Amino acid sequence: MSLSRREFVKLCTATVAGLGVSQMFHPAIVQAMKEGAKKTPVIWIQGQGCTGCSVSLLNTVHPSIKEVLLDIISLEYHPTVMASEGEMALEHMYEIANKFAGKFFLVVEGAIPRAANGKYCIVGEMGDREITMLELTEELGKKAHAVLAVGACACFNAGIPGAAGNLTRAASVQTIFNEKGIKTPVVNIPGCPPHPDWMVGTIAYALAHGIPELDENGRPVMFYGENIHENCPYLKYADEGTMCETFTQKEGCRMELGCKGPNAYADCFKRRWNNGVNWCIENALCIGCVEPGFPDEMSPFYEG
Ligand code: FSX
Ligand code: SF4
Ligand code: SF4
Repeated sequence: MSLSRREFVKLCTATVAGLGVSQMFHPAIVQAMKEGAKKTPVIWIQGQGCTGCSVSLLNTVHPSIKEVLLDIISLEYHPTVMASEGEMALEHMYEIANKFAGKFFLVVEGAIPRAANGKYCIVGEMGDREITMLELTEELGKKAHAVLAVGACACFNAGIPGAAGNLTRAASVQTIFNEKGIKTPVVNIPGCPPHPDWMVGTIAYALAHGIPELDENGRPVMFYGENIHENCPYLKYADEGTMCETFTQKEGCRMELGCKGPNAYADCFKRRWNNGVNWCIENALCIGCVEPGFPDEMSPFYEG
């Protein structure tokens, strides 16, 4: 069955009762989580980032991080959450990558520096040899079934490490792949950091059903298919010209304070953050963290 973008996005928010996972997920994701997509290993590596993407992942509520790690994905390597470390952890990672070559999913968090032969980001040592993020991305990227680039830093122009003044020549996964002629498909899951549902949902969907429909920026349509401004609860104020002059003013649109919602595509307006407690525009404004031009083209974040 072929669905229009609108129908697909509508499906993504279908209410699926009684499964213990977010009601904001596409039924196919709910099913994948319920069944557990554990057979396919996931290797998660980190380059130039703040670990905010991993911290955001740990904040997943429906399902909980315990369910994600024990029931949904088979996470074989993750520098922040794994108990193992050093050469033992690296050996396990290489073993999984070789044993499941062409089958495992690689998650890349953070940017990949190219200057100084990648020496700005050393991610491990084997014997006396330093392993760079650049080398690891290339080596594992070639072997992976697909790569999920999580966070603004791993996508597009490499987010904050790739912003003006980028001395390390930080680059995204797709940029590295283009330069090295690596054909492995890349799914971009931007955001600084991305919402936990965007990461968990995309991983679960990809494990069970393959790569989801992507937009022209390589982002899953199911999470990044709608414009924030067009769906913003403050749109009525924008239409009538009622503008906020301060963030403490609750009645009014944040456009004159610098809101980038008109140029941002993500479902934050209905998914909300922190287990639905609030979201950026409720307390401040949208800085367009999911867009290819973030952060340079979204700067200054605040105006007025
Ligand atoms: Fe980047 Fe991840 Fe921004 Fe941080 O590590 S997406 S700096 S919130 O979290 O890579
Ligand atoms: Fe649009 Fe931002 Fe105003 Fe909402 S607050 S209506 S997203 S400009
Ligand atoms: Fe990023 Fe804007 Fe969504 Fe906030 S509202 S997470 S700044 S896209």
